[in-house]
Amino acid sequence: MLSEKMNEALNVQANRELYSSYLYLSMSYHFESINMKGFAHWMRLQAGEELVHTTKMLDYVAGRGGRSKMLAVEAPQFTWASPLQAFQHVWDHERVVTGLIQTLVKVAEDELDEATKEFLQWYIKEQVEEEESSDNVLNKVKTAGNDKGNLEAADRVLGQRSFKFPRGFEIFP
Ligand code: OFO
Repeated sequence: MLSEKMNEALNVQANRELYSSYLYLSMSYHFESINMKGFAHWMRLQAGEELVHTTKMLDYVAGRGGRSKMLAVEAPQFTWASPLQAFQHVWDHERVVTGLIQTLVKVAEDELDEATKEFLQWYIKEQVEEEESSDNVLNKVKTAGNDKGNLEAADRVLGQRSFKFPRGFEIFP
């Protein structure tokens, strides 16, 4: 059984994961609107991953006898001045999320909740991957600079990203 404090902290983090999904979806439609379909595709899959992070956390709360609560989701930024600004935003955002997960682990430690601490290891590993992939993508966009042809090439590369929803989390077919 989760403590009340742990339950609430997990619900708040699930809300931040959902916000991440909302943010990346906003970026996806932003790129769609400026006809950068590859970047839009990359962001859309990123939004999908964040939905998995959200549901996985809410499922855990429910499975431990807690109560999963849907909190209001903040409206994300709507537009970005350049692809570089958007991908820099992704990288900065992922580092913030890593900090939030680390704080959550501390709450689990304070609550003497070993099971939640172990559960959060999945998110710790996931953040290592997310930081690495957003750093790679940011470097690609940085290298492309302001050159239209280079940006179109980067757009094509990112358009090849694939992502398969894990079993049980197939939100999109
Ligand atoms: Fe949920 O990992 Fe990104 O934010």
